[in-house]
Amino acid sequence: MTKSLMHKSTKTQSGTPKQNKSLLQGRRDLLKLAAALPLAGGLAACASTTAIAPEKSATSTATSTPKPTAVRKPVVVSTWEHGLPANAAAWQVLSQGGSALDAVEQGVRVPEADPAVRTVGYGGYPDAAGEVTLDACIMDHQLNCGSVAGLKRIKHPISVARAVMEKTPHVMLVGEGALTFAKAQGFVEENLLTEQSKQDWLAWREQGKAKSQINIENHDTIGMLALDSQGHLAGACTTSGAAYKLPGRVGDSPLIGAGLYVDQDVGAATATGLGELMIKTVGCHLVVELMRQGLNPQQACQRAVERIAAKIPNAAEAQVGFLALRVNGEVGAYCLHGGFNYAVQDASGATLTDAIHLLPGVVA
Ligand code: SD4
Repeated sequence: MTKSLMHKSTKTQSGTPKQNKSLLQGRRDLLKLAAALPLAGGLAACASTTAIAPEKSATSTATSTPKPTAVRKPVVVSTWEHGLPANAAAWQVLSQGGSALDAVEQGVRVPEADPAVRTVGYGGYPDAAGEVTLDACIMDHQLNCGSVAGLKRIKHPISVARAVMEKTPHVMLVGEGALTFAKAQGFVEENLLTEQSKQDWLAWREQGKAKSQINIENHDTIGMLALDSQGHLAGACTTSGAAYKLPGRVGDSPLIGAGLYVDQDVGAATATGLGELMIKTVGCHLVVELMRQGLNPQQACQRAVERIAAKIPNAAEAQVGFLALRVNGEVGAYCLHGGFNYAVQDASGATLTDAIHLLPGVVA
């Protein structure tokens, strides 16, 4: 059940130089700039960044080391601004000694139910056929995990994913099978296409747009990571996926390792942006393994973004962002283009922070 939203005072701190905002005014400029950038070499990291040894094929000019973050628990972190009310719901669980697993489930149910959040759950952008199809996964500190993909007409895919984890011997259910399972578990079918989403889809169809894209208008998946007072980690990720995607398309968000990964020995990571890029690099597993090798959360996220930028042609046409939480409570994030932010909640309150980015410019 979703608990009341009572998050504490919110302060916003920016990790991105203000002047970057004037460099790019929109997606068109962004794409022009991207085309002019030599992706596999010569990328200069933006804003202050870290002194990690570069990827073989990437040439980040990283120079400074990030400030160490205070060790803390419990703590919850989420992607994007809608992470603030989601974290607040998770905090209700964590602050009362509840588990990280319960916290992340309760937390992400908030944007799943909010029609104003157009990229998660109810009210999310539909696929090219006008159907809202949802992807979600959840993972605990013992590598237990559950996932659903292409789930229709169920408002809370994260809770179905948890049921897959707890009540079946499987990790992932898709499409009709996932819906049949959800109904058998007592989840109620309902229409998820709001009038607003329907009108937007009709307008998109009218314009005859040929392909779905992740851009500044539609890249707002929620990924949430929590560390509870027992010291246990858990994570959840839920989305309606790429707007107007081909029916049947599955992104990174329900894929363990791509959109979410949790390893109690090390930490957890989640992702947002064009899922195909995270799938190709198994991005969140990569971030966790980089932390295992000794990088801090921000350095690990940076390295994963650099990997994507260096190895995937035209990656700069999309956005990707990673968010990581180390088992000691340390938080880090990094993204390809400016404009990705993340919410953190702990006993000291709630913050929203702009992630440091690799390419110049901010997509507002
Ligand atoms: C996907 N990663 O389906 C998701 C979409 C998203 O922020 O927007 N993430 O590719």
